[in-house]
Amino acid sequence: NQMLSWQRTGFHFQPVKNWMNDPNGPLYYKGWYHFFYQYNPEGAVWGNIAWGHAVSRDLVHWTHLPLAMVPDQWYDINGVWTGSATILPDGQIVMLYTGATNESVQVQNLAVPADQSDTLLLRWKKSEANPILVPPPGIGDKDFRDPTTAWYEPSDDTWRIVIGSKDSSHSGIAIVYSTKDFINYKLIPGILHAVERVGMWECVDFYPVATADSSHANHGLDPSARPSPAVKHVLKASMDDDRHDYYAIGTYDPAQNTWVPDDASVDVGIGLRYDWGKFYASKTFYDHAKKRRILWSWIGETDSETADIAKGWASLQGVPRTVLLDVKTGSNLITWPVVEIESLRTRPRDFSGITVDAGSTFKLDVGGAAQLDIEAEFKISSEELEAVKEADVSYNCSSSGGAAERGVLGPFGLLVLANQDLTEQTATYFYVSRGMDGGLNTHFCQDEKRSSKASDIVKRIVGHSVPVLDGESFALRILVDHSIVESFAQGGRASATSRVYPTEAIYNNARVFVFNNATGAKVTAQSLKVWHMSTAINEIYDPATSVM
Ligand code: DQQ
Repeated sequence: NQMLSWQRTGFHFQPVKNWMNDPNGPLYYKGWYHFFYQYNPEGAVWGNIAWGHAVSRDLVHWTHLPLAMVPDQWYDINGVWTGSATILPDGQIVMLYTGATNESVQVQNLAVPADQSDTLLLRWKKSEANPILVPPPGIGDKDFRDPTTAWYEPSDDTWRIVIGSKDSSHSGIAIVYSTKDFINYKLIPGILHAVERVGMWECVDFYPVATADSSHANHGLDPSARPSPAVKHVLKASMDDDRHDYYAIGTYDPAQNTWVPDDASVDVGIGLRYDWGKFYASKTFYDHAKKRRILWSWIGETDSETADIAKGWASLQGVPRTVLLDVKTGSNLITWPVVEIESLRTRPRDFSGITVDAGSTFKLDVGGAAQLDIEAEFKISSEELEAVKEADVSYNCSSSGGAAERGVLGPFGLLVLANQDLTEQTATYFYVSRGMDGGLNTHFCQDEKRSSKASDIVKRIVGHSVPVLDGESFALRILVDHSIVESFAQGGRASATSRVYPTEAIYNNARVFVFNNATGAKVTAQSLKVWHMSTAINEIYDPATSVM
């Protein structure tokens, strides 16, 4: 459908057509990043789930490969669901995934590459031993899915994995199994962690991060890094109840089989999210070539199923992000687009130094603005910050009036995918207020309310408070790509992703503005850089002509 093709993206991963959801089994192998994903080969809605597969040298340009696995066994005939890869010390790749059986029971299965000398890992062999795990006593047949990457436990020379579930009282839970051969498993007594009332935990992820005590705090860690003062563990779960990805940072104790959050008030499912917008079923992997941990995430649609069927496809993957513990705060992660994405930057424009008065907008003259990368750092004078009295103490992005509601010190930021008269716009902004304790409290929000003139679209205001430390400016990074806006505040301390469906602000008619709707301050962009983003040309694998 030509009319809707403008919604396709220039530099986000998406299959050529049809439905996609969760990222699966991401890994790096002999020069290639492999990406697998939940895919419906037959249509633009969820169903018939198989594993799509693509490879890339740089996480930017992709070659679409044939399906890696399809539902063809009794133990996965209702879907080859989500799973994770483990690379063993001898280089062997092990894939664990959930199968929905002929009776729709959720079981875990093992697959390995049919030929590991094929660096494209085109063919996969499902184990004769499948299913290798069935729901244990007390766990529902439909509440047992999405095995993690395994890590090595030296005390008993086993590999361990986590599987997410819920218990009979609607607590989200993470249970741990040990194995020596990936065929036979033992349930470790107790549970790794539980949080009351939050419901089923999908797509659990569990991985080490380096703390400020570590000599390599700017690196990702191998899944088997041992807990220590230099190594904390992140537990993440996708809440089936509210469809958001929550994480917490804490301490893993392998001997006790427990993980305890640093701060119980920001536990998994009630505290921090990777992203405050549309972002779900994410999964990380360790890129040993570049010593970094990389996060993939399913970014669904917020238009109607009818619209998805009409356009013949649904869903994107977010730009892969590196993940680090924020050593400045110690209490949150930093997620940031992989550096390779910057290779698409072109036609740089520098607007540094512009000042935007209270209540005004400023158009950034960059021409068509449908594919952009924007980095902005705003400064507000200390006198003006001082002027913020006790107003707006209980500001909340979602329940606020959004970009149009004026406060003393906000909102200010950018309007992207905007038309000329601003009747279509997606606003990404800060709103600074003064908290009960007298300190400044900064919110980072994204307002989708005027993102499209089309009907039958979910439009929200998303966002959250974000720490702004002494001496820091208000920093934004925004990736704009036709129907997705991915925004980052304070270098990745918080992020917000929106799907948007402008009807006028498309291709060369898309504009970008700086805006300042505060009543009490002008804001100066001490740094403001805008790049157009080139389209990443992807390929479709053809065995006849392939030289890969
Ligand atoms: N998607 C998969 C499941 C997982 C869910 C099925 C999360 O394995 O729990 O497509 O989006």
